[in-house]
Amino acid sequence: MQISIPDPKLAQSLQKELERQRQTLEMIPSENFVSPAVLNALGSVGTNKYSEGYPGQRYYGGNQFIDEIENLARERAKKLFSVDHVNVQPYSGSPANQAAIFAVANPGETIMGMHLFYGGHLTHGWNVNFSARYYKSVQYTTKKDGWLNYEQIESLAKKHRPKVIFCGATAYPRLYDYPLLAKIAHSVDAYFIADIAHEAGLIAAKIIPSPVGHADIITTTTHKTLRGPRGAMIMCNGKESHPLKPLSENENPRKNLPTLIDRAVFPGLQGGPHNHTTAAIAMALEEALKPEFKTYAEQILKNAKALAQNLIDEGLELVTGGTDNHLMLVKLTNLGIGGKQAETVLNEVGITANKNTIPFDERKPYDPSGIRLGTPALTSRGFKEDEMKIIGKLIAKILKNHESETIKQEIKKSVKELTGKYPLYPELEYN
Ligand code: DSN
Repeated sequence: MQISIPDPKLAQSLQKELERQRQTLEMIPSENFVSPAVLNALGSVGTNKYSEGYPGQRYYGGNQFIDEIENLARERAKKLFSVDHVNVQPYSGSPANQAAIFAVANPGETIMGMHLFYGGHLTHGWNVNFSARYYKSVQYTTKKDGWLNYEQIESLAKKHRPKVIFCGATAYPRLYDYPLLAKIAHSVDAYFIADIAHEAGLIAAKIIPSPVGHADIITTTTHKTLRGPRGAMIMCNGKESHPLKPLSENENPRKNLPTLIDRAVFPGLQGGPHNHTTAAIAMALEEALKPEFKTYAEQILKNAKALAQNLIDEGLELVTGGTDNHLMLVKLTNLGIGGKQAETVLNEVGITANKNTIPFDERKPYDPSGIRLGTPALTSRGFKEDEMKIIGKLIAKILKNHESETIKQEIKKSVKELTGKYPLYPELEYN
């Protein structure tokens, strides 16, 4: 399909980005390739409309069809994740977390989350983020071996009695013990928020455990393993009611989370929802409800296991020794290369990954000791275990021989061959 962009500079940049996506191995675990249907819904007329409020309760006229779109997204998300209530309006993951905190904690109260340098997210209480500037932040870490330290989480919770305990991370290759985290949070009367942004697609496909029934609130982005547009959702259980009416003093907040969340998103933090994004979320959720999505999610896991095993066989060290999800963290400490250089060298040969801190990192975050790799995007292109073995070898070879121009050229050629086998948006062209 030719997309007409009558602005040569912009058209060229878009075409170059498309070619970059086509010709490189996309291994950043938080990235993915949406279907042409999601892409079309995202480029739709929904962007033209203001719709502050919620379906049936808008502050602007002319929203009858936007209501239909938002209801489609909400109902599909409820079905997919088996929850009572979903807000599909957060602009992205960070605003979703901000809204989730804002819904249940007052500024100055304590929130607890995983430390950024151990795999956690900025919005779970990192010191320069709103979550630590407007709230008192307590951060937990992993154990030396990179696994979550539930004893530490429990003792910090008992000591600080936070209002909110987050779980979820950007660089944690293992699963979470949701029942235990819920038990810890509820023992100190904290709200348990599970941020499943990374694993949402795997949870939707029911191939890893879900926090539903354990977490009070669940936040997620829609563009990672869920393979939707850049956006987010907040989910919870409880009775849906008129979100624009504030709770009265005698209403129990725990029993009214849908209202608190909706009010935190709008009018608490945001104005008009991005209706083109909502349309694309509805499309992606429809895809995720199909049996093919389960097969896709299963393949993400198989690919991650195959890649991790191959990297280990090639002598590389992985944090926690492997993976249970879609991502892994390679420890570079013994390879004589830092994270910044590793990211650059991989990029030069056409492998897109990102540098990452590892637990107890002795280097600085801008040039840490790890590289984070994931399989969702490559799996969307059709790559399977056999290709993961080849890619594992290529990554190990370039990291071990990062100074060799000959090896770089050789790997560049292999990457080109591999990406050529799995065309991406073959019909698309910007001009
Ligand atoms: N920036 C995302 C990631 O790369 O994991 C998290 O928000």
